[in-house]
Amino acid sequence: MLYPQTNPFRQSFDLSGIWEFQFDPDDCGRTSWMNGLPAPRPLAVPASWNEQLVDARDNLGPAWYQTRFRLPWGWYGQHIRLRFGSVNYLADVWLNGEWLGWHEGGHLPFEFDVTTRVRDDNNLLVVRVDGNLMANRVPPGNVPLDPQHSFGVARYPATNFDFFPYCGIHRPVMLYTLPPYGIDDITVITEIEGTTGIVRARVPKPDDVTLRATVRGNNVVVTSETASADIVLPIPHAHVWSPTTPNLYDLIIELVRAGVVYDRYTLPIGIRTIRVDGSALLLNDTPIVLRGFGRHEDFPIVGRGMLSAVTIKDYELMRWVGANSFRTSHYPYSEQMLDLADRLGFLVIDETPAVGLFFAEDGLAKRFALCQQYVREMIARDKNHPSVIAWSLANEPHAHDPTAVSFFRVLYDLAKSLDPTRPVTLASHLDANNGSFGFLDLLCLNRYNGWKSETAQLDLGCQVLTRELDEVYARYHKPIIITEFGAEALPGCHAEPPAMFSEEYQAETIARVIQVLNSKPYVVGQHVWCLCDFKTSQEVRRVGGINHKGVFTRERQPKLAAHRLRALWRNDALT
Ligand code: GCB
Repeated sequence: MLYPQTNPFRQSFDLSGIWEFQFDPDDCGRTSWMNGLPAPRPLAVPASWNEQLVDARDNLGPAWYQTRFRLPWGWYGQHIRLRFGSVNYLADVWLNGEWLGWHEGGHLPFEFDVTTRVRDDNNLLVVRVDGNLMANRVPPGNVPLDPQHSFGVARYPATNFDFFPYCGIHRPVMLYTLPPYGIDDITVITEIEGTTGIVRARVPKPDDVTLRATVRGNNVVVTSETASADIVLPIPHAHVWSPTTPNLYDLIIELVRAGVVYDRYTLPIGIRTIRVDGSALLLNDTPIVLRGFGRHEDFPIVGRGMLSAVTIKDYELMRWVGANSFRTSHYPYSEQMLDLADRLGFLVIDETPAVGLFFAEDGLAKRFALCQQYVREMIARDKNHPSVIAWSLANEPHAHDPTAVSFFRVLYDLAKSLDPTRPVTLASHLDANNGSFGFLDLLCLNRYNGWKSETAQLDLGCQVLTRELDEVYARYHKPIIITEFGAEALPGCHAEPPAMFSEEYQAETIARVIQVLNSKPYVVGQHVWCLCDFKTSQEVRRVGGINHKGVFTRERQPKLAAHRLRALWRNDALT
């Protein structure tokens, strides 16, 4: 799904700002609230509601939003779509009292054609949001605390995952115009032959329309036209994309009818290849090692709402430490985050919102359908980013169950059919007996040696990790990325010798694990859990409702571990 843009053929209009809001504790709003909320109060969009309002932290809805708008001058009568970047979790949308439809699942965009429903002036947009935790939702919540369903940790709110279940309209809501029969989708694949970059683009279009494509940038302009929906552009002496040379070109797609251009879309692209070869991960046919983090879209007051300054700050912190990569744990991040990854040269493992999955019968069919929807929506949104080098189907599914293997086989095949070019993986806490490891392209392991296992015993933890890595590799002969490792540190807590929860213990754990990982040539990635402290549901392990495994605090200040990592990673040549 293409992001709205403004050019002579298209315009976009961001509805972000102060909207009106009301909780609906008796769930009675469907009777009439689509025509206007009876007693609303102001609320910022985009942002979660949980920390903006003093009485709403643990309230997961349902709740209603509304805003009024008039169309920009000259828009009335054009084709107009209404697009939501992310609403968590379930959204129902009305325009001028008419129901447009609904979308389930946060973190991924959805849109409605409002051409025949929007007025020139005095429009009322109403959204009902339900963020309640249920066993048949993904990610799930309110599940039994037994090993079949969960890690057995009692939490409030009762998430089956370890981050706060923030609710609301989390990313921009936009209106945009586009020409009839305009550009609706672009799929780009790049290849490299010697010094020539090959750009292949597919653009669905009407049969009587000519497709014109231009690649511009790095001192070249290459244009081609075709009557078909597929076009190939060879770029001589291509400047390839990599973390050290994040060269982008503009791919300008135009649709031409009877010699007249009637739509245009400009997509930044990077010419690069990615593939697994034996135990290596090859970017542009050169082995690459990922250094970086898991993180969360999380910041005080805005919750999971998109805040551009925080996006920039997190990239600054990752660069300062010497990272070249991150995983979108545990859901697809904003389009803004991925655009910047392209521009700044970060390698991204893009993960669906499938965290806390279990395979007991209750709600399984629904969870399965949702996971397939998420794979489709994530790939449709993110397939053209050079920064995205792998798809992650899930995080730490409770996958002892044999059902899990066929479940993930279907998701793997689906991802491959939608995008044959990128490796597909999932992040697992399980051992070498995980049935899915047989078909995944690369193996992502989450390991907390010295913390959750071999607690407080780092020497033993490193021995166990060494042995386990060798066993997994001996069995599967696939590249391994450690997608989580680390320890909790309360900022300002110090201990010598290092003790759990001190900054010294966290720094030592991370440094010792990295030493092990650096000694294994088949380990092609090290992602510390995590970049910054983040808010969680309340539970006995989470002091103040915060996960303190960040190497930076929630306010983005460094702990000892950040300095230690910087010394380790910046001294090493980044590939
Ligand atoms: C994990 C999860 C992550 C948690 C982390 C922890 O294995 O993947 O979501 O936050 O452990 O800190 O416990």
